[in-house]
Amino acid sequence: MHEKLRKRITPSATGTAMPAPANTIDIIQNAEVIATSESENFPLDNIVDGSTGPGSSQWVAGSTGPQTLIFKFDTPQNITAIVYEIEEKETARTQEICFEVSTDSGAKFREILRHEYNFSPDGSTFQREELKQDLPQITDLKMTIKPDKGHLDCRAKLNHIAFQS
Ligand SMILES: [Ca+2]
Repeated sequence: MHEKLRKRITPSATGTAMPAPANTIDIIQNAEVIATSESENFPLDNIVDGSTGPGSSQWVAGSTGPQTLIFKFDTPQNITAIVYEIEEKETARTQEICFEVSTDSGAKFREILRHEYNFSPDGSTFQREELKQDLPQITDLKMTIKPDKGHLDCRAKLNHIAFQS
């Protein structure tokens, strides 16, 4: 006689809400975010929901190709660090990210850094960056995500972003 399998389903740990450092700028309270697209099940809200780390909630672009996110601050912010996380488990791609800032409400932008990262399903699937900066009186911060430098037909993703003052 066969006994019934005793089983229990325990989902693998997903992203957890981590308390943000005290000097983190509250994006929800202090900025408007303008994005070129979002997909229905992976909205922009997921980048500021406190869910971080591998398996955490993420924004996925509504279309393939380069996307731009602009953070328009209600009042100028002094930014000392930019933190972001991106997870890509399905596609091997070479991503390029460019950050630009404005101190005159977006009339002019200047590039502050450009970052390349290689995602591979068998290798790196999770990117976390903490970039120290010295950016006083920022009115707008623009992040341009090119999901693949080689023009592979894929979507930009972003799990988390934070700015520290
Ligand atoms: Ca998230």
